Amino acid sequence: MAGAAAQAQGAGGRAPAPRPDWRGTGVVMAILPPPSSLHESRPVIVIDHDPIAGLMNEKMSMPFIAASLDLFAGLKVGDHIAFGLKDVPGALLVVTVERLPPRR
Ligand SMILES: [Cu+2]
Repeated sequence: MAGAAAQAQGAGGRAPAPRPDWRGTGVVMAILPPPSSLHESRPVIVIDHDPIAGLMNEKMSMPFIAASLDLFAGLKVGDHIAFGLKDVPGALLVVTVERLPPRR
């Protein structure tokens, strides 16, 4: 009965997330499990993100590949999030997602 959630379990309960290279905040615009129109095999999340100092200095809505489908658990369109990005060859990968209080 070991599923993806069980595989992610480490000795401390949760597998440690990779350390992000960048951190941002924004609002979830779309959650696209694979396969989607944006990627055949990887989960994609579209975030209307705030400026990320030193990386993208403008607020914009854009898709990111997510490191794991587990990051989408409990997440829905419209959620205000903080997220971590890892610079990998050819992509900026979302490696952490944390829900924040709703924006007013
Ligand atoms: Cu951007």
